[in-house]
Amino acid sequence: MRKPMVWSVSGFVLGVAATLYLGHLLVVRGQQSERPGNSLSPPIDLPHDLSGLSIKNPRVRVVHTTDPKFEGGSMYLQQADPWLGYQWGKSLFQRNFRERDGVYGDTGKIEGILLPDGVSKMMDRSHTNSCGACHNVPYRDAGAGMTIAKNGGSGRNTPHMFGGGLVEMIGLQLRLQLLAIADENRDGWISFEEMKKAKRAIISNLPNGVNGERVEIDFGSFDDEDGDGYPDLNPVIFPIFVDKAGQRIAFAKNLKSPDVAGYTFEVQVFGHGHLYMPFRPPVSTTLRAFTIAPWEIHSGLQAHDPTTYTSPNRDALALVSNAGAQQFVTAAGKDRGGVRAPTKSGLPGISLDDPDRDGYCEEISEGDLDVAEWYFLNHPAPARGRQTSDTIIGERLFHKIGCASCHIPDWHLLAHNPKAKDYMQRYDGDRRFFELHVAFNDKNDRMEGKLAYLAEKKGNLTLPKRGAYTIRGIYSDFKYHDVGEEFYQMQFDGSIQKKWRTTPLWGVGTTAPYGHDGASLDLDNVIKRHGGEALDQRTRYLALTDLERKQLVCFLQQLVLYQTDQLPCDMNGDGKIDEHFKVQGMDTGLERFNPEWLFKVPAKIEGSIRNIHGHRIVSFALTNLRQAYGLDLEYLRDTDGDGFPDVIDPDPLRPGFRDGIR
Ligand code: HEC
Ligand code: HEC
Ligand SMILES: [Ca+2]
Ligand SMILES: [Ca+2]
Ligand SMILES: [Ca+2]
Ligand SMILES: [Ca+2]
Repeated sequence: MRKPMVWSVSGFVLGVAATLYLGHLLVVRGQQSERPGNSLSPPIDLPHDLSGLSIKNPRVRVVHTTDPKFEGGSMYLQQADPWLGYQWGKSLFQRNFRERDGVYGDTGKIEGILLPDGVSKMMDRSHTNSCGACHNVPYRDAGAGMTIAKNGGSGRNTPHMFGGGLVEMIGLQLRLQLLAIADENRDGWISFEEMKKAKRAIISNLPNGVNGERVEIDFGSFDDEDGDGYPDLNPVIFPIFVDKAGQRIAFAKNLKSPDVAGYTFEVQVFGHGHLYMPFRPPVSTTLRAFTIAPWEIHSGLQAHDPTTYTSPNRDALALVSNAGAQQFVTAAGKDRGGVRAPTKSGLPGISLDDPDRDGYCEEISEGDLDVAEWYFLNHPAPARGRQTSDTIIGERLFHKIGCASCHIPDWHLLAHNPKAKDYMQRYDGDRRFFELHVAFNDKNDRMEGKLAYLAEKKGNLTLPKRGAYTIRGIYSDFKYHDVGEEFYQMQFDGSIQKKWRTTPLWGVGTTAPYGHDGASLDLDNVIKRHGGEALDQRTRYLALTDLERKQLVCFLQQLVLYQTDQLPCDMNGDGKIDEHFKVQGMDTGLERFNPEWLFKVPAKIEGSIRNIHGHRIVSFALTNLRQAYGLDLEYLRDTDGDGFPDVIDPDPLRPGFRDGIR
């Protein structure tokens, strides 16, 4: 009698264990797992999602190329099939990385950049396996999100990245414009002599001749007038100390360190606000760097990225990325490709360095970063929602009481000018390949989009025109301000962060909670929290009538984000939004902003089928996944399915998630 009892008990335990285990798997898969299948594929072996919204492409590391002729390489995905490159980047942002991808390491361990005491660390590591776990309002976009334990006990709220490319381009242009003021002999850095002679660091948001509110923004003095060893510039500018040859002295603490002959700098337009810390910037400067750092700290995934760790002149500059953004060597990660695996193709092999020693190599590739950057660069900007008399009056009040003195609406990007004699005038231009005009349509009572290309076709390539562009309604001066004690953050080490970057207000209507700490649950509350340099404006806000305050808030509430892939949108430029948009002969319903419709080989949906209950549904799963997503292209083909494409897999026929073999 005993035995069966034991069996049934252990059977019960096994059952519970299995439930827990499977439950765990379900949680792990909760967000945006890979579901490549369609209604005909067995859901266990090839998971499917008939809504078509999940990630469909397998985890295959993208191979970095600089020539678009290599099919499936990162430059091909950017120039020959730009929407596929965009979608591939999007799926990397949403993907839940698995153990077999090398995710995590020292989960929950206190880690990150040091705080000013030189010992306390900014956050902890390996707490989520996806960018999309935090940046998820709206879902499936580079949205805003939760507040996390970072810098101090009061935490940091997750900002959105709609229009992130425009922010990056403002920052890189600011750097050139500021350098041009002080670097008199144009050698790329500012000597002690030049510091003394330089005028103040004053920049206009708009050049003469461009419509809009033109203001001068004072970023401080290039000189070290107070003698503390740092130039007296606004903290958005991070100095890098150099020797008399202009080469970076990585361990110089300040202008008084041995051999320092001056400095150059990065302009850090991302992040809420950080105290200066020597040796490396307190926050990432470019979109690429702001992808390397989160993957490493939030998910334990180290990138092997020669684009960021290669500095030909040993100055502050690394290479210019495929997407055209100057990178800085201060962002170089731990994986430097010391040992590379052999390949049969003759391409540089994967890095075997494995800095976190979990056995998984080249967890993020240089090509992955190329497509991730391509996605962020091009991610559409926030929009304006429904206009009413209240929002219009509110906007006027916003200007009238002085909010726009920091929350500056418009910025201008100067056109690409590669041949300028003066390197400080070699602006990048607008590097994006498209933009989305999004507005509220009163007649249809919904937000609607219209796709506009910023690129031209040359043969089979799509190349950004890199023209000038005026950004309307971003609402920031990209400067740090002391906006009063109610915003001060005591960091873990007791140091106090008093200055914050003026938050760009685009999208603010849909990104509660507010403030760097997410401590203000509504707009009225965060406006009333302003003091310090914004005390006047707060006082004037409080002096408004109840109705006027509501109108001002109404104005802010119509600065919105939207779910890009659900946005009704004119995709084919025929001037209307179709009720029955046909792609590959299939009726996809309302015309929407779905990048898959614009791939070189557009996606083909399954269409009308019967589901398990016999109901007719439209399946948005694909029947041409391999062709649409380019899975058979030379540089993406991964025959043994281990995530290393054949061209860099040391053994393309032997699966090995760790290094292509093991
Ligand atoms: C655990 C939550 C979390 C995850 C996961 C996460 N982020 Fe963030 N992200 C944040 C927070 C919080 C900030 C603000 C940090 C600060 O300034 O202190 C931020 C800021 C950013 C910014 C700057 C945006 C701006 O306008 O200032 C970028 C870019 C960014 N993250 C990219 C990423 C990418 C790419 C990934 C995935 C590789 C990622 N993040 C994963 C929480 C997260
Ligand atoms: C002196 C410059 C300055 C002025 C003037 C100013 N702000 Fe701000 N504002 C800031 C800074 C800096 C922050 C960021 C605070 C933080 O990160 O916690 C901010 C944050 C905000 C936020 C929160 C955004 C978010 O996403 O969390 C709103 C809303 C806002 N300001 C609206 C206003 C309004 C309305 C006015 C006019 C009454 C105004 N501001 C005047 C500098 C200013
Ligand atoms: Ca100089
Ligand atoms: Ca590893
Ligand atoms: Ca392989
Ligand atoms: Ca292999």
